Amino acid sequence: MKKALITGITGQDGSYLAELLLGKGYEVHGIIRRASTFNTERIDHIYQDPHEEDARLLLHYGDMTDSSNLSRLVEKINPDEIYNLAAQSHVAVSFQMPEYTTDVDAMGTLRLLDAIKEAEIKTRFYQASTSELYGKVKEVPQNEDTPFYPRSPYGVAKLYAYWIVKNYREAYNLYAVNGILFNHESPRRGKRFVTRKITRAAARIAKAKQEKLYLGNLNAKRDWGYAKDYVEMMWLMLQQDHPEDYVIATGETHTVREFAELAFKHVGIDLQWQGEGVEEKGIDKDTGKIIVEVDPKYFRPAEVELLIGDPTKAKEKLRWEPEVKFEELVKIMVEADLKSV
Ligand code: NDP
Ligand code: GDR
Repeated sequence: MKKALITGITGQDGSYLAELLLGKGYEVHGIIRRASTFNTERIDHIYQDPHEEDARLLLHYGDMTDSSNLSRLVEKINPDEIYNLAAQSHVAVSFQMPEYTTDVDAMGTLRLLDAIKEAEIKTRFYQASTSELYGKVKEVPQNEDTPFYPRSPYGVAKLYAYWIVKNYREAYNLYAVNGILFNHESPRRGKRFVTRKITRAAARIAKAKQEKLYLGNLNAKRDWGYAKDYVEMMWLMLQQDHPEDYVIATGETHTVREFAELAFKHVGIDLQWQGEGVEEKGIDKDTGKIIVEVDPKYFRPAEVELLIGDPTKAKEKLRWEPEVKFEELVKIMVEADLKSV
């Protein structure tokens, strides 16, 4: 039986990946953080009592800032594959907590790679790299050869992680890869990322549980895909003959405004936009009520304006074909939020 270790198993991607690997017959180990309240909501449905002999989901306390803990776990578990998904993953928060973000996202990756090297084990390593590496670059679409220009402490930390993965691959012959994934969303997306914030608000406003939605930059453009599709590519990247980096994206881009428009349409609200910049408002065409307002509090000190990925390499070598595109994604997320309101 193959063994995998997932850091960030309690996150959006970690939970989908754990499901996928359990389905493939893996023994799945996950690192979780101690918290004063339960933080395993996304994996509760696959939880197995470790006392049962055939339990294949095993959770361990740990943290990306604790190298002795990481080394011990890597050595004890001796996994065939490690998926490094743990991160302080919120770009805006990284401006508030730049040092912590760097410790977890950059140094944490180094700690894990070094644990593998020192343990001298033959494990394959996946790094959750990101389209935030491209940042300000105006070249579109962005592929594996597009130069990087990160725009946030998060992006800069992930840039270090990207290069240290490459360096350990070249220096120590590790099977270590960067998946440069563009934004991917789902009903399990954290509620403070823009897509989920919008779909949740649309559902709540439709059911009279909320009055208004406050957003930041409506003009930002993102290449949004479906998280469940993307985790399969993580696994595939570790099943190749040679370790290589891949871009995973849909190849389509849309503004935050378009996302909001579509989400509200699904709940029967036709938005009409009026004004510009901080004065811009999304108004319900039927009732004339203001539904969306801009709050500059959500603007970032430096913004990534345009992301659109070119997944040609993944299409050719991994047979990547995104199944869920923009409209379907918005629908899946709004419907899930309507159900949960
Ligand atoms: P989430 O924010 O949903 O999950 C992050 C996970 O990391 C959680 O399990 C969290 O634990 C854990 N974590 C945070 N800090 C630490 C720490 N100090 N030590 C141990 N674990 C920690 O992220 P996603 O699932 O969306 O993303 C997964 C990875 O992919 C991240 O590295 C992200 O940066 C990257 N990425 C994401 C993309 C996306 O669009 N979703 C695109 C490209 C890259 P807890 O639950 O306790 O908070
Ligand atoms: P991003 O995702 O920064 O791309 O990082 P997020 O959903 O936070 O922002 C996307 C764009 O929307 C704009 N925006 C808002 N964002 C948030 N969170 N809240 C708002 O109210 C709001 N209004 C407008 C943002 O300015 C931005 O332009 C995500 C994370 O998952 C990273 O970990 C990952 O690496 C990248 O995607 C790829």
